[in-house]
Amino acid sequence: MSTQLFDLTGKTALLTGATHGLGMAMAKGLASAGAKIIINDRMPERAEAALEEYKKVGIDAAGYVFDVTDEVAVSEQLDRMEKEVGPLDILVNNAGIIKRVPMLEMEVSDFRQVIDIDLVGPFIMAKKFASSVVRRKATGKIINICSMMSELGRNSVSAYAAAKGGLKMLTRSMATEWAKYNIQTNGIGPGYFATSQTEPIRVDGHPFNDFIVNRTPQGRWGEPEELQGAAIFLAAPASDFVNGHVLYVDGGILATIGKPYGEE
Ligand code: NAP
Ligand code: GCO
Repeated sequence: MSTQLFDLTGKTALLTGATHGLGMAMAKGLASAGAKIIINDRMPERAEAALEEYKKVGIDAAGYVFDVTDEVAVSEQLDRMEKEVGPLDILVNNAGIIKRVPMLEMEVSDFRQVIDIDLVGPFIMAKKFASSVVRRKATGKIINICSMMSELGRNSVSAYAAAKGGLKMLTRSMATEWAKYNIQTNGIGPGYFATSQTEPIRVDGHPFNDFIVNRTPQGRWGEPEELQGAAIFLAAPASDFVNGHVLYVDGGILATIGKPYGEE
């Protein structure tokens, strides 16, 4: 009984932006539970390179090139996937960017781009995915990748926090409107993880690196593979009655106000 609860055999999962980082780690996790993996990137060469990486670990993934903010391309490419690979069962809205600029210095165009990719993109993807699930009278799992910034602000990441805060509420809206179609929509809220996105603020000796290690009760950055359990759970039958929930995987950050520097 228990193994079936986390079994993804026969399921097809699309993870946006999963050519590296958290998306690739979650894709490998879903594959280990039996899912067929489809990834995307905006650049053909990056998608191709990623498929080679997946192949090295025995995952025969499929790759499609499109920008999650391009509604026409999303519609065309997801229709192609359905014909070439099969109907989608799981959507992980992982693609995202961040721009670390104080608001007084931030261009409106930069603010808009973050909102477009991190919030409008997941809407475009999920609407197309859900339309197919409803048409096929099938079932579906949507996992939106949120953030600590879905709950907390910090200097210089206003657009990202606005997008990720909105993504938390979009997750709840999708759960509200689509639960009746047997679609469960949830979020994963990673804490601070070691990827290329956080590289600029993670280098040894960088004040933010020391801040995060001190601010995280487990005293370290997360490793991308540590999101695999949450992704499998929210993609699997084990979460069939979980809807609108954001599962934070943050080493305890949201549990605490923090401790004075130097205190154990
Ligand atoms: P990353 O290394 O920067 O990867 C982001 C991925 O998204 C890249 O593959 C990127 O591909 C893709 N992407 C960006 N814009 C896209 C678009 N318009 N269309 C399609 N793909 C696009 O970031 P990460 O650290 O793995 O983070 C992945 C997700 O987790 C993001 O949503 C991020 O906000 C979130 N997150 C990260 C952390 C962390 O600590 N790392 C914590 C919480 C949440 P190209 O640029 O090559 O197109
Ligand atoms: C930052 C970081 C964070 C992480 C993540 C935390 O500059 O504060 O990039 O935003 O990416 O979102 O959960």
